[in-house]
Amino acid sequence: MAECLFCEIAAGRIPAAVLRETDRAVAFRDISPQAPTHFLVIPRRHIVSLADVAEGAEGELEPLLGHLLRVAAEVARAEGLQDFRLVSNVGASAGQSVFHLHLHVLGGRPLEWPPG
Ligand code: DGP
Repeated sequence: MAECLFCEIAAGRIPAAVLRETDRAVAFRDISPQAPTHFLVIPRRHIVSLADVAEGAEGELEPLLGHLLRVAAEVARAEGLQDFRLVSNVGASAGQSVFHLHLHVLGGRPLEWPPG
């Protein structure tokens, strides 16, 4: 998937402000932050979105999804966030613009609910 931006970031071929790397995941700052702290957690493996996880017969992805959540929580704590929002946009009409699964973690300001 040479054309996938987040695969390139995961491989280190496109620079990013990386906060945490594991064997299966990378956390890095969003280039267009929507809150004082805004980072993304991605799997190294190319998965288009959470919809792929639901559609596939891929129970094998469950440990990976748990790992992404753990990395998100650990990096949020390391960033000093006690309260934060975790969001994953699935599909263009839900706001997804990069079609490689990613968790947004936002914090550092009050976050209204429901989102716009
Ligand atoms: P979404 O719209 O949910 O697919 O979120 C994609 C996010 O990715 C968006 O908040 C901006 C961020 N982003 C796009 N291109 C880059 C990039 O080259 N580097 C970094 N660090 N973030 C990017």
